[in-house]
Amino acid sequence: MYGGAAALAFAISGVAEAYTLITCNGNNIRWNGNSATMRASNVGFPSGSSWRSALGSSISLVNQNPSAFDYGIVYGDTSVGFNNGQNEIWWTSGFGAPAIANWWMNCNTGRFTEVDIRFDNTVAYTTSTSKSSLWPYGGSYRPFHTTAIHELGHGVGLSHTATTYSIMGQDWDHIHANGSTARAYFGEDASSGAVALYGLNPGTVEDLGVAQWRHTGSSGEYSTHARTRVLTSAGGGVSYSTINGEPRYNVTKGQTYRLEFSFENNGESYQSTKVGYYVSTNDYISTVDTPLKTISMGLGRNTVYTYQTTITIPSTLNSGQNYWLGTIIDKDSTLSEVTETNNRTYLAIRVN
Ligand SMILES: [Ca+2]
Ligand SMILES: [Ca+2]
Ligand SMILES: [Ca+2]
Ligand SMILES: [Ca+2]
Ligand SMILES: [Zn+2]
Repeated sequence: MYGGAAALAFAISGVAEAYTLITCNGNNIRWNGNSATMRASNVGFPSGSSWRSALGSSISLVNQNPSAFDYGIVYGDTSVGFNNGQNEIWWTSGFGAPAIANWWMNCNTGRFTEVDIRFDNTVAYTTSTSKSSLWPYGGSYRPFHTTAIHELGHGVGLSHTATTYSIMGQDWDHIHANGSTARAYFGEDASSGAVALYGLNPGTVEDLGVAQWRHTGSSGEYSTHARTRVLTSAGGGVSYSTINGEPRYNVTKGQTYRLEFSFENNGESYQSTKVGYYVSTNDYISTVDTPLKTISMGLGRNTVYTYQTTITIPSTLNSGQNYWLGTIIDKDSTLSEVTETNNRTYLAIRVN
């Protein structure tokens, strides 16, 4: 048995491929079957608490992945510890990272024998999905869900990702928002890694999504992310103000810009889909917003498709007002997905 750990600290190491797998003796490490049961400490995840609810939600979000793998979750564990034959989740402190996954494995068979996950109880985590509370939207709290999904990703068999937008990179800004709600998710990169390890789910698991975040580089093993952008039609920068932690671009009526979003296929199969672009009077994008343009997009898993399209700011908009440019993937709702909540997002503009 050999132990491993991956802390959410910045480490110095080489650049990885998009999704990297935990390996030992040349074997990818995974569970022997297609499931693992985690046991949550009763102290840190008591009955009726938002922490238990958020942990359950995080497990469910991982289980939306298109591989055959699913987690089970048991609550109320009264005794947790390393290498005790149980996969456990608890809160503690003083291990030098916001959260950490430790694992034990048989390097010859390439199988996990145990995975434990710890969260640092001195970190300002929140279970809220209200974006104004969260670091990526100017709030004061680290989203619990993104960090939990990252650590659970290690327990699937995934290592860190440096080369694409991924929950297995910097987790807290791998997130989806529409309106006031920000929702964590497993994402294309981690999904592809899970499929590489476990194969496809025998049922039909399809999911398209679009995010207002993109890959910008890496810090050690971790991909770094930033918001997608409004650019000039030539691809140059456009001035913006930062409002509540979010960019609001200064645009001119009648002018053409490039609008950038990251499209993901988190599902089993390649999809040909329609993507709509809209202008909205608020940050909640829906099909009742004013359509600007529709494009066709073909999207397979194993690429995060950060894509720019040109749009012209309608001259009917009011100068001096704020608007939101939005996008909807599968705009005609022709694809049944494991979640439709990640299909719409926005970028803020102020019109001159
Ligand atoms: Ca136990
Ligand atoms: Ca344990
Ligand atoms: Ca759909
Ligand atoms: Ca979706
Ligand atoms: Zn990690």
